[in-house]
Amino acid sequence: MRHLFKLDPAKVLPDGAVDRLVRSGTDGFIIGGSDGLQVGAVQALFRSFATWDLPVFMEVSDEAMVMPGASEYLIPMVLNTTDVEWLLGAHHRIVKQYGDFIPWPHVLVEGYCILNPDAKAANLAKANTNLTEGDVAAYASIAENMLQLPIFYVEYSGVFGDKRMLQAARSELVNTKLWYGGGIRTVAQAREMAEIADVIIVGNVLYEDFEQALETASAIR
Ligand code: 1GP
Repeated sequence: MRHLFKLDPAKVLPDGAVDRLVRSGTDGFIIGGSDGLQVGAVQALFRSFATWDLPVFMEVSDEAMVMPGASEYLIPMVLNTTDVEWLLGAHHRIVKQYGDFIPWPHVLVEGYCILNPDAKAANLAKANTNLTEGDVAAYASIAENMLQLPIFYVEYSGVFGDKRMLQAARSELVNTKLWYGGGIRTVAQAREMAEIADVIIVGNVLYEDFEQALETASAIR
C-alpha cells in the first residue's frame, strides 16, 4: 500500500468523483475528519465507497465514525499531545462503553505526530508541535519499540511538511509503517514524500483541485 485518499464527510466531492477515485490507482480510502461529523454524512460516504474492491478505513475520532462493515478501523493516538485525553482518555471511554463490539482484528492504532501548529487537529489535540528532528525520531522509536504500533503518522494537514522530520522518523522505523499526510497538492510533492514514507495520504486537494488530486494516485505507482 502506497497511497490513500482521506475523505471528509463534511465536504462534498464533485459529481462522478467516486467512480474516478476508485479507478485512480489509489490503494484505498480513509474516512476521517475532525469536526462537523454527522452520522448520516459518514454513512452516505462510507456506502458510496464500500461497494468497490478497495479498502475503506474508518478513522475513529468520534462516535459518528463507528460504522459496521469497514475494512479496518484506524484509532489515532496523538503521541505529541499535552493532554492525556488524546493519548488514552477517549480510547478508554470508547473501549469501556463499546468494548464488546469492537472488532479487534480489524483495528489499527496510528501513532500520530502532529506537526502543523495551525492545523485544527493540532489545536484540538493540544499537540506540542515545537519539535526537533530528535524529538520526532524519539516519538517514532517509541511507536516502533515501546508501543509496537502498526503505523507512525507524520501529520502536517494543510501544509506541505518538512522532509527532514519525515526522514528523522524513517530512520527509527522497521516494523512500524511510516504514513505521511499534509499539503500534498501536486505529483512532484506526492513523489517527494512517497520516497521517504511507506504510505502518503492526500486530503484537502480533493476538494480544491480534484484533477490534481487524482494525478497524485497514478504518479507513485
Ligand atoms: C490529513 O494528513 C491528511 O490527515 C492529509 O492532509 O488534507 O493537507 O492533504 P491534507
